[in-house]
Amino acid sequence: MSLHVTRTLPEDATDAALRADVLDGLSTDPKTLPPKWFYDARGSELFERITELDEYYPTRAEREILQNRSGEIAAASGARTLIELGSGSSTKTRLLIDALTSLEAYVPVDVSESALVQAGQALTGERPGLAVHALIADFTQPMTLPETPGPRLVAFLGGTLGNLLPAERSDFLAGVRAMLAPGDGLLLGTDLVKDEAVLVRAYDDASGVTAAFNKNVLSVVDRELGADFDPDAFDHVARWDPEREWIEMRLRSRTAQTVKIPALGMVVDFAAGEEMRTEVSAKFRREGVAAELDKAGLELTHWWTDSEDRFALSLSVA
Ligand code: AVJ
Repeated sequence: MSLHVTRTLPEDATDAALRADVLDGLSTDPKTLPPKWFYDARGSELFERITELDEYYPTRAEREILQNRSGEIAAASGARTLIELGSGSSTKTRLLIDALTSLEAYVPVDVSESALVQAGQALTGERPGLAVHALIADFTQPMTLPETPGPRLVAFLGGTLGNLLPAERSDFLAGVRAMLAPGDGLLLGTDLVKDEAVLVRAYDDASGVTAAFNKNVLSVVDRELGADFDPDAFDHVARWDPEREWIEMRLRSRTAQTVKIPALGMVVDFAAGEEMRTEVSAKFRREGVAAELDKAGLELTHWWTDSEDRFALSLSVA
């Protein structure tokens, strides 16, 4: 196996993007912060703990599908190149890589260099002949892919599509379509609409791990931008929006308070009880997924769910 790492993001891109997002998000009413800023080292660790909680079913449900169906997925795609967007620690992807017997190249794409190197090294020795081209890139932005053999399969797992707002989602899917040639495929993980109580529990667990994960975004802004958010001055909120069929995570200010963000020259007031949105996690139905794919020029060909119909993996072709 050979491992190449390509950085397409400038070293300071993350910092510039965080500044822009905090400036925008805290100047609007209602206030928002995008979920991508949860994932510093502590946030990534908290997310790993979330995936092990009894209440948080999506990771286990998706793994069950991959365990049972990766043979079918591999046969349907026949991919020689696998591109994984937002690959993170890539643990579930191993099931897919092991099944893709004709695979020649694996292209994990993530903003986290450490996650990419770890994922690349985990494959060392196990698949001689597999070329790993890790890309340090923001998967919501256009990127230049290495020249690798087709057919290509793009994998976007974990239900992360649900973190994008509807307009961002259609831009993202159009961008994926633009990476594909006719016959190439997209393997997409989507969490499904289900009983409200089950959904709310998954985002508001009894042991408070998700609450700590949510509040961690404030610690990130404190550390990176010198802000003085007190995470304990906010309460974790998880709400189901039945019209838009998404879970919203928010942070509710316990009291009237003022927060300083020196790096932005900003002073932000919160009213007592004011809620700031930190994440949208949309839940899907088959017809909706098919329609969004179709609009992007992708045709849904396969739909696999876990034994309890909680989560779906879909395969679509360009
Ligand atoms: C990693 C985006 C799939 O939306 O379920 C977990 C993140 N947020 N608990 C999700 C998350 C709160 C997760 N994704």
